Amino acid sequence: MTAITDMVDLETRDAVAVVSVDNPPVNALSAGVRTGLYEAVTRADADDAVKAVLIICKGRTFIAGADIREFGKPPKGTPGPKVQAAIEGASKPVISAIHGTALGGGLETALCCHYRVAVSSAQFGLPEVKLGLLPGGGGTQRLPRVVGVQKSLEMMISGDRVDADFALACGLIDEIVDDLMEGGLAFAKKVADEGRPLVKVRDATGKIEEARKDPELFATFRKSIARKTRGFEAPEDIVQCVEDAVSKSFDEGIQGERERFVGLVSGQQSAAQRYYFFAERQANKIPNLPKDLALIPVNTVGIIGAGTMGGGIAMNFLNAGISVIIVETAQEALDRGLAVVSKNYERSASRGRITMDDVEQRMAKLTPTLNMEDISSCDLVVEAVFENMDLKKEIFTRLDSFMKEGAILASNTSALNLNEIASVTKRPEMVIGHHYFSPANVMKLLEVVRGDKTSDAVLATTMALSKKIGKVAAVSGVCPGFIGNRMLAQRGVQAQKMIFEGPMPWDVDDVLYDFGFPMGPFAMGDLAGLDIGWDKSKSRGETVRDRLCEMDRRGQKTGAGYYNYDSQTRAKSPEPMVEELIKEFSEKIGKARREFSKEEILQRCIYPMINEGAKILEEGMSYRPSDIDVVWVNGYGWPVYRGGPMFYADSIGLDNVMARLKEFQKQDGDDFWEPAALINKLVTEGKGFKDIT
Ligand code: 3H9
Repeated sequence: MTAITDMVDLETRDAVAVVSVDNPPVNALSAGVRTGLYEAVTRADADDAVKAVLIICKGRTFIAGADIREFGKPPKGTPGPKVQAAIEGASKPVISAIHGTALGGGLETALCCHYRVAVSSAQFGLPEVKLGLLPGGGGTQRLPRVVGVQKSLEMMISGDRVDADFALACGLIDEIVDDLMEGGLAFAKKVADEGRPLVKVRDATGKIEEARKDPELFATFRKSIARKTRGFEAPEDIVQCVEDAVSKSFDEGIQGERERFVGLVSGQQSAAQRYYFFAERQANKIPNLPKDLALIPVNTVGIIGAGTMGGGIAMNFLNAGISVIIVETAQEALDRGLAVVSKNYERSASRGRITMDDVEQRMAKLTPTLNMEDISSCDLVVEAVFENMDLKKEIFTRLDSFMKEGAILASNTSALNLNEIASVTKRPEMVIGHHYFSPANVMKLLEVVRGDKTSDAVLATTMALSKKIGKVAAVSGVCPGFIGNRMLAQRGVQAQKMIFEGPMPWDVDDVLYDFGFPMGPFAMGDLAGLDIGWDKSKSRGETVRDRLCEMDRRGQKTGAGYYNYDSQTRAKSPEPMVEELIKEFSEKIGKARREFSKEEILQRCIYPMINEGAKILEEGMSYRPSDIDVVWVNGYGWPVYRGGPMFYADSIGLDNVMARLKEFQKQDGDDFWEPAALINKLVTEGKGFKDIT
């Protein structure tokens, strides 16, 4: 065996040159891999004793893409196109043997090979869109030629993977092998011995011709993705590249792909999305944990409350094959909860996301009970009753009395003091917050609340478990509203204040929608129900919300709130009476109304969040700024192409944020706007949140 670089080896076995890549953890196509591949393939090609070349990877996966850390840095090593040309232009068959995930530049490398084999568990995809990029290694030109134009568009716009069976059926791979090395070698020998042609994907025209017959293909596809891709730049660039693949020569298509890739990789959206990729992974890491920390096995989970939240939480565990016992106080509520879970699963099955067998298996792992003590031997309990401190304390007192020793006791509180909840138990070290977001089976975020006494083992187990159940977790300390709701409250305060000064609710909502949020605070209020926390008997019309609820405009569910809602389409429209009502309040509190620019509305909403985020960091309630971004992107619809509030603050300049906060303070005479000490410090040092390590 010859080491070509420290990441690539070359050895000849039975006249097959085996080029093996070893760049843990995911065999990213780093400079050393590119140079190694180029040197090894050209050397093997020139070796008369070699009949075929096999590219294979060590460790857990085939090349999972370009090395994301290299983007934005000066280029090193052999350029990708030169590597690809060496593979595709080799004079003897080059075969890739694929396991794990062949993604991005990894799949693009494989597509330059003349043949591909894979083990049955392998997966294939071009997920560059998730990084604000397009496949820039020929993927936009080669994939449509193999899987067809429509399917390639779907794969590249969603970033989703396909499995080996699909890959075999459409010709993305040529054979499924049992053993990666032996199967790959046997296939390579067969190709060489049979003198099979050197198949170049670039020359395949069948599927391109087919797409040319449908002149509406791209228009229809664009329409189908418009809502999901709103605000993102990369998807349109991908579609344009594929249009090129259909209408231009391969080389022209590659040229266009490169130009668009360069535009995206140097743009702000991709910078934000690449930052976010690492932020999400970082958020799962707890600083200063002992290396030998043993995790607590979690095989059974008890859930208290079978409402929307409890049922949704249960589904996460059931989906991961973990048994759940769900507790309610009344049979009717229990039946209702179970029916909702079962209906959700059946809907997923009817959409082809899971099979009816899956539905049965999952429901079989769900045990309903009216007796809370039935969960006593569970490894984890998640309390999901409504937000009331007395009730939560009562439940935790009971749990403490019968739960087995070593069980994790979690509360799904979204804002209450977890330390106070833990204090009623004799085992506060076992108590932790699991703040799920509604709908809990859909929303990715798990805001993990670390109590003052929560043990390392409980915290580390929760983080590992979050991955198992498909959540993205970020840790918050105990403070009112934790990270997410604490910052949201600041935005809410300003949104409510602003409507008495000038903009109407729809003006505020429109600005936030245009920024990239799915909806603004007023539309969100209407969706959630304006009567949450509203008490009819105590309502004295003192706020706009009181007045709206008193008129039975309690939000979408009553067909009206801040907005009117069309009974058929649910489309919202502004209501002149609400406008009058708001003006009446302005007058009552003596606020002169004036024009606001969109920029000012945005700053009034976002800058208080940034300021609060800084306070959260200052108080040690978050390990790092990027954790705050993870909470906002996954739990509150912050557009990922803007990275999150803390990344956004850096991108517009923390000094600019501070200056504006001070202006608002002067204008408003309100201490609310006082910049956080951390912002002051960072600005004075010429730093940003990104410099906090
Ligand atoms: C591309 O290919 C562009 C080309 O079209 C054109 C070029 C011209 N680079 O996710 P995990 C790290 S763009 C660098 O926890 P899993 C990751 O940060 C790329 N690092 O594991 C983590 O580090 P740490 C297209 C990477 O088993 C560790 O590996 N490809 C990369 O849950 C483990 O990661 C993609 O977008 C990378 N490409 O999932 C694929 N990938 O341990 C991105 C991972 O320090 N990757 N790391 O925290 C993934 O989707 C998942 O990592 C994968 C494994 C499915 C592979």
